[in-house]
Amino acid sequence: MKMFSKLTSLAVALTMTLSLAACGGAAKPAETAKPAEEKKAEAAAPAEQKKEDKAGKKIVVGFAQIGAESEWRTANTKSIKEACEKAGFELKFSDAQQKQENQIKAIRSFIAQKVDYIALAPVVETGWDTVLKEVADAKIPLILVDRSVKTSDGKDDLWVTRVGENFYQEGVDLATWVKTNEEKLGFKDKAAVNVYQLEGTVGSGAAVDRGKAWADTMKDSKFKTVKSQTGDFTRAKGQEVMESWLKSDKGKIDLVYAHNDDMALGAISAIEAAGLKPGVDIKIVSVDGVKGAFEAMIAGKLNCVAECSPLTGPKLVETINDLAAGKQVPKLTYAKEGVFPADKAAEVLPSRQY
Ligand code: GYE
Repeated sequence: MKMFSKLTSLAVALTMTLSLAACGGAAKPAETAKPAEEKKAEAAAPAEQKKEDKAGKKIVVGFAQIGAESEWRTANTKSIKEACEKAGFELKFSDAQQKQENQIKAIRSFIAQKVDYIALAPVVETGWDTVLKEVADAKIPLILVDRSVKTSDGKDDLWVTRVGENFYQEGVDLATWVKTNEEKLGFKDKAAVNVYQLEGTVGSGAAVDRGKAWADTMKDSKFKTVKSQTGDFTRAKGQEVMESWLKSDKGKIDLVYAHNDDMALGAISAIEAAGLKPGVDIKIVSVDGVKGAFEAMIAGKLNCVAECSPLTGPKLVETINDLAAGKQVPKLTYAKEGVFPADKAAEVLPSRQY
């Protein structure tokens, strides 16, 4: 009985295979019977269709970048451009020269060009409501890269996701390192340590969070912020601010906390020009971890960096591909980051990618 049923199913399967083959075979003679011209037209259609599909499917991304204010930013732009190129996206890139109005113009032009996705690295946190509503009305998914946005109603529904970095954590990590290494830094016997803070761009997520993180972590400690001024995340302004502090407060400055490496590198030049030894007479810590900072640490001129990774291009591409495939993406993703003190710099530098 068992054997019989097995044989039967085999027969059924065979019959099905044969009849399918017969169907396939039957189609051919019908095709060859068509007039030659009609055949030609048919052959051309799929090829053209294919070309159109390919062009139609190329994902177009408009990226409103902040500018080229720092080594970090240059690395970030490179990472995003390379990742988009590798993914076969068409990237429309705009450099806003650190001006929100330029970013708003760029976004409006992306809407007019009907791009598929808009990526925005917002220079400051506020003032985006109107333009982001325009993006939403145009039904273009918006992805925040790098910095954060604060809407006036406090909601986060004007962007799909943020591919960013954890600025608050970076500030906490750096302040914690300073606190736990006060002996190494020569602060152990000091009753109070005078901190001078070089802030990033006023109103930017990176500056707001790094400032708050430091203040929160150093609260009730002997690390007192004496002066705090913006250097706009640039080397030139960092140097300028440091020069003015050295004019008025030389001999009083124990530690400089810079919200990015470029401002720290500018401060290093100012300290050297004033005849002091950066990293020794005045201790310096900063955020980012660019190559220039590692070199300064190896030279003994910078004491510690908290890393902020600019290599977010691949994550942005992955996010866009997921969205294009209709997949859910998390509302926020942070890059992986660490802390690098000067005595680890030489060992780590060869493996740094930016
Ligand atoms: O730290 C700084 C850059 O937003 C995280 O911007 C970024 C910051 C980075 O200019 O170097």
